[in-house]
Amino acid sequence: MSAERYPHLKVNDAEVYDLIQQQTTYEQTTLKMIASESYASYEVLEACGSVFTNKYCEGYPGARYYEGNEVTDQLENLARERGKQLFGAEHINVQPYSGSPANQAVYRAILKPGDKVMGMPVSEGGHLTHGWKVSFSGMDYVQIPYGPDPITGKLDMNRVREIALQERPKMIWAGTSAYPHILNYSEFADIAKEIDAYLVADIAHINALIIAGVHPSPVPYCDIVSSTAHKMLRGPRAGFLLSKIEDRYQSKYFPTSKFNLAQRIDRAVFPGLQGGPHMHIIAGMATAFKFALSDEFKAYGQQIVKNAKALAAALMDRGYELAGGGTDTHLLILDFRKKEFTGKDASKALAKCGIIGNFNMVPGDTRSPFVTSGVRLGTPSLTSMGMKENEMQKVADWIDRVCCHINNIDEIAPTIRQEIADFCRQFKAPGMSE
Ligand code: DSN
Repeated sequence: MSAERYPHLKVNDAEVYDLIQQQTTYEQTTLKMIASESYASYEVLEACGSVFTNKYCEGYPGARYYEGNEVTDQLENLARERGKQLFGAEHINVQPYSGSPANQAVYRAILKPGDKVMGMPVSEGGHLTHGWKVSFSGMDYVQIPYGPDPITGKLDMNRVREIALQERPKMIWAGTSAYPHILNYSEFADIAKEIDAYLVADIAHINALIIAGVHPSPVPYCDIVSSTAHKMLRGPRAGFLLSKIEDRYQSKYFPTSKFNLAQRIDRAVFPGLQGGPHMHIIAGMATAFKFALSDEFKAYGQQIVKNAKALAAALMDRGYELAGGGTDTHLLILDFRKKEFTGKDASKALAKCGIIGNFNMVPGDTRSPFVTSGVRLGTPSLTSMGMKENEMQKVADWIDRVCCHINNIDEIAPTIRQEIADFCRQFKAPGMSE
């Protein structure tokens, strides 16, 4: 792209223009390894910057509370049809503003405050909205925790079943933010069925791996599947909910309701939690879904895992320990429990050198969540840039050099930072130009 990309901002708001330039340079010259990030395409960025930002359209296609929605109805229906096709779902709601609001709608659609919810605590690799105590989900509902075995770092489904039978939660989350292995949705479904619990998958982190066929789809097994459209899906910052239409527990939990599961989800999103949907973002989601239906996207999803496995192997060859012993997914968690430095020390040192990850608890961590013993690193962004297994060797070398020099990082950081910037400039990420 050679023409000036932000001509009006450049002339009329130099401050915002300058910050966009700075962020662009940062995204082009660092190894973005936050597991939940990738790069939105030009198409997504253009759709999100379109005139659809101007329109109010509370309601759903064909049933809006404002006039003038003939075009937005078509857009929302397009996004819905593409999303249902992508995941083979009976129903989709594309209006949640992001993943946390989507999950909030799940609670509103099937639970009452005080109900028990089984989910992974954040400290074990779960998400805030899966019942963590500082989130609405842990304040208004009762979290029944389950998590990976502290020795193996893997989920023991027998243990999950024992907890479920003992506590009998009304809903079980199958979803993670920092767990490097494949979830067995079929086993989760058997457990949920034994106790008449709703099963909800949160696939925000791994949706592209499901689309690519590297991970199994939870859609056949779950009542509801929640996701974001950004992260590895490379769409806009938004959420969506897939679900069955009928509620298999309607007569047990909602005997007097005239609404089925899909209708209760829609009502929970609007008017329950949100007002007007963000149609410019739904435009971005529609075009992201179109690309996600392509063979190119499937190859990208497969390469994400190949890269993560190559990086994990390269780091283990260099003597590093990984939580869960490796990865079958898009992320790995360096386990520094035996080191004198913390996860926070390491993630700060890596960032100084241009490797951007985040400090993270590891199973059995004895350090506080404010420093942790782990660093979570993901490969979606590097894969979006076009990197493959060979490049993961170089990335492992840089990570190793940083970790070996944590105590004198300021001396070597400028050199590594420059090497990484030069390296990144050899690749072209989606949506990136000055
Ligand atoms: N904040 C995201 C993550 O990094 O895992 C989840 O929402």
